[in-house]
Amino acid sequence: MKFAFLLCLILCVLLGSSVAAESKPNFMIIIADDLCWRDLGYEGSPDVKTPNLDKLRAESMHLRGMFNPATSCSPTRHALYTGLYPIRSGAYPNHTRVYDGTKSLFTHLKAAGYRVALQNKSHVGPAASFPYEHIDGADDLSETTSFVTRDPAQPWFIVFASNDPHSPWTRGPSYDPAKITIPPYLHDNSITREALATYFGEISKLDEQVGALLKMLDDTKQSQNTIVLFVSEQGSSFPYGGKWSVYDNGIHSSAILRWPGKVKPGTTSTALMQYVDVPPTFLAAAGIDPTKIDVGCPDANGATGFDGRSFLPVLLGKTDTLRDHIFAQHTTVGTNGAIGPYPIRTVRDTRYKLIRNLAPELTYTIGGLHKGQPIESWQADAKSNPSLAARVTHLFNRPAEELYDLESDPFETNNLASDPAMAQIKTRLKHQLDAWMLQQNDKGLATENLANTRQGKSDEGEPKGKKKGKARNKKKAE
Ligand SMILES: [Ca+2]
Repeated sequence: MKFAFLLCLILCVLLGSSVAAESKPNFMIIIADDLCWRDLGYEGSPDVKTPNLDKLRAESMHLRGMFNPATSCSPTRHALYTGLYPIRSGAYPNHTRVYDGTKSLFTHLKAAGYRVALQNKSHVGPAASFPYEHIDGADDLSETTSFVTRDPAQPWFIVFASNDPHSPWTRGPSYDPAKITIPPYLHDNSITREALATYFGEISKLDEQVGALLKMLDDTKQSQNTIVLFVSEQGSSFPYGGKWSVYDNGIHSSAILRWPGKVKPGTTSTALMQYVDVPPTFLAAAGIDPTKIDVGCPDANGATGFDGRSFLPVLLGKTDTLRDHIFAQHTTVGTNGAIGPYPIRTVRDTRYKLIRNLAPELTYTIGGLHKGQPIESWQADAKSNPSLAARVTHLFNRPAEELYDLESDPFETNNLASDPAMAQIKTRLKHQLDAWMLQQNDKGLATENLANTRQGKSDEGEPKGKKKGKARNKKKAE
């Protein structure tokens, strides 16, 4: 009798562990919109209150070396979902789409038996490359709850794409403009203060959404088997807030990943990584070898694998290195209010960044950055403030090369490109950037001039019958 009980116990343990080994994790990506990575409680913001994100960070690994390869909404999202850099996939201007036949994490996980969904903001296309169910709106989680509980035997993947804190800043609690701290990269005047206070309010609104999502996972008893990744996207739309530039306020992302029982809570990684590394990492976490995946879009050498690579070993604490360099591009053609091309490329290691402005003889002018407020108030103040005047001028006209030491100059104000002491570092970074552009089939200004041909069909990413949601997102489409 005792023996039979023991045998049963052993069998139960064995069966139990084999089931556990076979069960695949669920995945939830929470993506903010136009948030600068610095403007979060856990990142050290002196003002912005983000209690839910702070709690999630405490339960997560903080991926402090995470960068994105583009600094406007649409190319950033395509890279995050496809594992491909923007020019290779064809999704490099804003309001863009990937080449026909390109596959995404939605495609790969669906093929592996997952049900896949995207809630709220899409901004990717064509639909065939992103075969998700669309859930409308970001403030009601009833459909989200139905999606995650639909079939307990089937794993799921959902992207929750908030519209916050994208302008216009009309939601969330109010912050007192007189009491907030103006970060050193912004010019302090009353217009900046008013705008920043309302932007901070929308970050707190985003934080409320995150709290609701995590509660929903707890209430449906799915927290334990769900990998949650939060990313801040690509910088705020303030001048030098990061969006539409390749400065760190734009290309550096705040990223935290929670995976109970696998990723040690409260830990930090400094490994350099990019949004393109997320799809191969998730596939590896689901037990799928990402190096065997055909992404449906070859690079310039005919290779059909991801541009990204799995950082699962980093998550599991086995290593803290992944990449030696990260890359990013900005395409101006196709941005709202653009008056012409202003292509930008960059490469960065753990300390130095080289930026190439490929058409420095032109003037960089788009609607969001160079027109309206707050830039007009900065221009007015610059008349009596020479250092501000230099900063404002730099927003419109930049040198061909910029080189920064991020360790001593985190806000990238001291260009070392012509410093002879930096020649070796510059040459090394130039070689890396050249190699990346070749692999991407990136022809620089000629590629930028083709940007319009890559626009116009991304709305096909929205399933039919979702017109209402599309219209609502339209004001925040840029
Ligand atoms: Ca955005």
